[in-house]
Order: sequence, then structure tokens, then C-alpha cells
Amino acid sequence: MLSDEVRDALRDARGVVALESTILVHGLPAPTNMEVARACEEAVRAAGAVPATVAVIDGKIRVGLSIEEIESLADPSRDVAKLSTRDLGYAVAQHLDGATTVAGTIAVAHRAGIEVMATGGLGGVHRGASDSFDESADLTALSRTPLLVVASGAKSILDVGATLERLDTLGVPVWGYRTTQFPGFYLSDSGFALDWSVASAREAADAFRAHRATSPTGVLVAQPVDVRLQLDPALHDAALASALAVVAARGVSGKEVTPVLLEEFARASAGVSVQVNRDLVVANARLAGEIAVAGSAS
Ligand code: PSU
Ligand code: MN
Repeated sequence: MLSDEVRDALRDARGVVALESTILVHGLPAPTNMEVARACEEAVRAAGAVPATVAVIDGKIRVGLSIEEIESLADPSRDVAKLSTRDLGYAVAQHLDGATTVAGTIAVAHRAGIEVMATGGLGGVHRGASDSFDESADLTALSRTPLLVVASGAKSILDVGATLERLDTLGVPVWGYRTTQFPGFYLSDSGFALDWSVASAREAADAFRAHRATSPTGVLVAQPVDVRLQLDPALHDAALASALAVVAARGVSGKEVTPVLLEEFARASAGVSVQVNRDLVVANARLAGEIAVAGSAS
């Protein structure tokens, strides 16, 4: 299950950062997806930690993929499954290939002994969820898995206020990284305030350690995209309206909703959203690396 490099790093208590594969296979278009795969690994390494991309290949749960293996999963001519926590056992038994979401990734990472992961934007409560009941399993997974997840908030395609309320209900803390405003994924500020912030990787690692002594849940460390790199707010709002309209008109449901919304968002923003998504996830991988190193040294 573990690559040699990840096994050695865990044995030696060096920092390890889990990275998800759904963002690469279903969340970002080629060639940006592979650019992101490489840049995230480099960012984790630059922080002094070891990257561990998670996926299922031929029914084997894998922690620590080579770039060639990621490339093969992301091949657009293949129909690689999107795996949340509930899909993992079936995928193993049926010898499937699949990319893991945040929920699937933290379930695997926790069993492997990894404590930190990075992604772009957490899944959450979808707009209209009071009718559709569409709420990402990322939230419930985080409520029962003690991982620290670094993300730029929840994806702005979601109902961000409802997502924050669910995280509160589920007992999952949200700590802003050098901010008390919840980030808005493509935008640096969602408009929602946070109670707590951490000022450094060391503070995040220390708070996570203390949290685990008092609670079984994971933690969301929310790092905003640099305001100079964010999507223009007017372009954001126009692209969002257009993407939501396409999804409603097509009647998309289930696990397709998020990939289709992101794809339509990219189309409506003429690809700018993809560049912002790249920038923010690489920055999150870097911070996750720093937190993993701080946590392993304490
Ligand atoms: N962050 C991104 N892009 C993505 C995702 C996160 O910047 O594509 C993925 C993650 O895998 C996350 C998933 O777990 O979107 C949420 O999907 P759903 O809403 O179906 O739970
Ligand atoms: Mn859903």
C-alpha cells in the first residue's frame, strides 16, 4: 500500500503530506492537472516533507504514486472512478482504478499514519441542498477522521454559509491561516468570519496536537489564495451564475455535480479559474508540508 519513500518517511517520523487524486482526474483539465501534480509534490518537498498522492490502482489502495502512475489515472481516454470513503471497499474488491476525494483520501491517509493533507477547496453543502440533500461526504469524513486538511475554504460553487454551519455541528474546527475571514476558494475572502486563526505552521501543528487530545475530529486550516492571484470578483460571480445554470438545465446530480460545476466555471471564466485553482492548491501543498514538518518535530 505505501510507497517505499512514504514508508521510510513515516518510520523516521519525517513530515508526510497526503494529496488527493480526484482534483487531478476529475477536477482540473489537462495539461494543468499534471502541472499541478508535479508542482504540489515539489511544494511539499520544498517544505521538507514527503508527498503521498492517494488513489486505487487495480484494486490496490496506494499511498505515494509516481508521476507516471498519476499520468495514467488522469488519461482522459480512461474512465477512472471518483472514490469517496464509501466506494473504497467496492473498488478494491472489483479491482477498479479510482481517484480519491478528500473524504476517500483522509480515510486512507489516517490508516497509513499520515496526519496532514492538502487540497484546493473542501467539498461541502451544495446550493439548494435543502431540496437535493447534496452535501459532500468530505464533511462527515472530516468529523470522524483526525487529519488536518489545508484548503482555501470550501469551493465557492457551494453554499458556504451552510457548509460552515455543518462544520460547526460536526465539531470540526476551522482555523484561518493568518486571517479571520473564511477564504472563498477562487476569491481570497468568502465574506464569512472565523473565530480563530493561526499565525504559523508551528501554531497550526501545536493547535492540532492539542485538538486531538480533546476531540476525535479532523481540522480545516483555511488558507486564502493571495489576493493578487484571486479571480476578479465580477468574473467570479458571472461564471458562477452561468455554471449553476448549466448544471440545473442538464439535471446533473450525484458525484457528477462538482466536476461539472468546475468545468463549466472554467469555461465561463475562459480558463482563468483553472489558473487560480492551480495557484491556490500549490500554496496549500506548501503550507501542509510546513505543518507536517512542524508536527513531526514537536
Ligand atoms: N478541490 C479542488 N478541486 C476538486 C476537489 C477539491 O480544488 O476537484 C474535489 C475533492 O476531491 C473533493 C471533491 O473531495 O472535489 C468534492 O466532491 P463532492 O462535492 O462530490 O463531494
Ligand atoms: Mn454530492
